[in-house]
Parts: sequence; structure tokens; C-alpha cells
Amino acid sequence: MPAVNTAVATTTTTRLTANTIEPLDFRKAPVVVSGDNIYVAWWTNNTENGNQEVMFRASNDAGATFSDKINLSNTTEADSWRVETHGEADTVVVSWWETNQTSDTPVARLSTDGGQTFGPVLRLAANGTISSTDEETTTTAGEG
Ligand SMILES: [Ca+2]
Repeated sequence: MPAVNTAVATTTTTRLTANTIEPLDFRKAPVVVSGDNIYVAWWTNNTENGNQEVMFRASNDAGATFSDKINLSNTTEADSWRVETHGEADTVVVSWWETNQTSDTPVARLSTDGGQTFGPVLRLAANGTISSTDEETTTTAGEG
């Protein structure tokens, strides 16, 4: 039976955020290829607000050119990370987690035009949307 170190027992509760663990251990940039479409998403804290944001780029010509990166999450109050993506033809969905001291929420955004524009952020654990921008697309270029 393994020894149990009771000295570490504490009532302190520390919630997991992308910045409280080593994010480099978990970094991924999932890629989808469907016909001439290539979709790539990743997350980075190299952003204006310093927290983790989900970035996305698409190619619609078999990788000859890629669109500028899009900040899909753009949430200043939460780390946006653990991104996954899947797509077929012109439809692509990008999902990730919005994590801060009080919540850990899965969200997703959907594109039906080859990753050029995205619908609003869908809060998967509860019906409805989040994000202050319910516009067709959130394009914050120049980050990540
Ligand atoms: Ca964020």
C-alpha cells in the first residue's frame, strides 16, 4: 500500500487554469484536411490580454495559401485552450474549453464557408451563446 502524505491535506482549493499548469505540455495544433480545405487551430497566450486564446487558419486551395489567423475565442476573462477541430468540405467546427477560477466550460464555433467566417460561440454545457460578439465572425488579427 503506498504511503499517504497526510501533511499535504489542506482545505485550499485551487482551480485548474491553463496558466497554473505548464501549457507547453499540452500544446496541440489539430489539423483537418478535406479535399482542398485544410483547417488548423491552436491556442496561445501570446495575445494582447495575456491569457490563452484559440487561433484558427484555413486554406481552401490545398495549402497553397492560408487565410490570416482568426482569434476564435477572444475572451479576456478566461483561458481558451484544449482545442479540437473537425471538418468536412466547407464545414468546420472548432471546440475548446473556457477555463478560469470559477468555471471550466466547453464551447464551439462553426463555419460553413470553408473557415472564412464563424458563427457565435456556442456554450455546449448550457443552451445559448456566450461572447460579447454575436457577429458572424470575430477577427482579431495580429495575435498568436
Ligand atoms: Ca481567452
